[in-house]
Amino acid sequence: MNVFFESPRPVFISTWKFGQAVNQRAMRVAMAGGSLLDAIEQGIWVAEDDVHNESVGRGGIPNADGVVQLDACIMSSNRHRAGAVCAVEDVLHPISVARKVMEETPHVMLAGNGAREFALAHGFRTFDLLTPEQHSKWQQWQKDKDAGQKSPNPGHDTISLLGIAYNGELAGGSSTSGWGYKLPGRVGDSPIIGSGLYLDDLVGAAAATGRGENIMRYCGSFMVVENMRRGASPEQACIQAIRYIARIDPRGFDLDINFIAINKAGEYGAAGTGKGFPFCVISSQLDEVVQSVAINDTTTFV
Ligand code: SD4
Repeated sequence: MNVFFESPRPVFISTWKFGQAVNQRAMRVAMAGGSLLDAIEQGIWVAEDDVHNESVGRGGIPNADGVVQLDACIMSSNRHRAGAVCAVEDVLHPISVARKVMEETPHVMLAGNGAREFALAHGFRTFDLLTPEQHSKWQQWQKDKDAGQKSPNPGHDTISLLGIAYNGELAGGSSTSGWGYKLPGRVGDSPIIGSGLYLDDLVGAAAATGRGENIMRYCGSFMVVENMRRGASPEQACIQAIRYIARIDPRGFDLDINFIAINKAGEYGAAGTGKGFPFCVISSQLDEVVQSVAINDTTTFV
């Protein structure tokens, strides 16, 4: 478990190795006097902008029709506000559209063409998210499918970023292109408050990555926060959620689910099924990629 005796806030934690550059941007924004939401939003821009990141923003793997559809959400402990967009096309920064939904509408989530129209009406420009590389991979995938060949499972990851400010304020965001070659219109856990992201000002924040279908059926991030509310450390809260889900799910530890969490003291932790997963943390004291706890034992349950 990672414990800070003197909180080095602000602290940011994020999913996967590519989260390190995201954390660094978020920290720079915070240090320059930006708000916590600015830090979350602009941190996530780094992954959305990265053309080599196949699971977020531009360069993301398209759906079965060859169209990139993005999911994102953002949440703040300041008045428990949230905004989200799902299956949105043609926008480079869905995290920013999600923030606009939160700040400029009475709604929480906009979907599909409605989300796209909202973005365009709020000054976002259309952007071609499908790179030539992803287009040719998709064409090959289609050919293989038509020939009855099983293609290797395409990748899918999410940037989820959680942060705590000097004053204890919490915020988080998630952004993903989701499951590669998904059915058009498929939405994963990432933009769904309580599934891919959740926070509670009295407790802490949690976020998920992995097979969304196995996270959203359990309101995974909400479960992690509730575990912390009952006294678990962030790491234990992630472990308990995975073990609970694995115990009642027929897929057991093959669920491909992973969580990160942070509490109000700035303590953080993570856990994942299988071999676990890398996550990143940055504070005034460190800037690291850490391997999460791996949960794959079939014998012990919490
Ligand atoms: C989804 N949870 O759309 C996302 C993808 C992901 O690691 O995070 N994969 O299901």
